[in-house]
Amino acid sequence: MSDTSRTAVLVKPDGLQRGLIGEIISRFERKGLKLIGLKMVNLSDDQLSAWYVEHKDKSFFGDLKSFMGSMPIVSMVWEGIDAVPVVRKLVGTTLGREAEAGSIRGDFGMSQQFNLIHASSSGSDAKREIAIVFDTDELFEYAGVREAVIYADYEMADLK
Ligand code: FUP
Repeated sequence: MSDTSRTAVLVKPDGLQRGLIGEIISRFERKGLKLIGLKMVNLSDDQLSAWYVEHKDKSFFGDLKSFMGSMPIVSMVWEGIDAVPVVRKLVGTTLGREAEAGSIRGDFGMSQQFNLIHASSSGSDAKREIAIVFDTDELFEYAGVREAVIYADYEMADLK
C-alpha cells in the first residue's frame, strides 16, 4: 500500500453544527473511498498542538486550537488509491469563499477558520494525524466488495 492511500479527515465544530456529517461521509462514499475508521472526539490541547504543529508560530495558532477544541469533532480515516490527494480535491482550497464550486468547502463554506473540514495534505501528515486520534485497533481492515467495480484489475495491486 502506498503512503498516500490512507488519509485523515476531521469534520470541524462548524461542520458538526451545520449538520454536514452525513453529506460529507456520503461524498466520500460515492467517490469510491473506503471508510476504515470513524469516531467522535474532543481533541485535547496537546492533540491539537501536535495536529497543527506546522502552524505553531502563526498568529492564529491559539485561536485555531481553541475553536477546534471548543466542541467535539468527527474524525475519520478513508482509504483508496491516492486517497490523500483525492480527498484534498473533494474538500477544496482553504478559504471557503474562494473554494471551487463542487468541492465541500466551495459548496458549503464562506470562511477561512470555519472551513468545515480538515484533510491531510501529504502521506506523512496523514500517518502523523491518524496516530494522534486513532489507536491501531480502531482502524479496520476488511474486504471492500465494491472495489471490483471501482478499480480495474491492474489497479488493485496499488491497494495492497
Ligand atoms: P488546509 O490545509 O486547507 O486545511 O489549511 P491550512 O493548513 O493552510 O490551515 C490550517 C487551518 O488554519 C485551516 F483550516 C484554516 C485555519 N486558518 C486560520 O484559522 N486563520 C488563518 O489565518 C489561516 C488558516
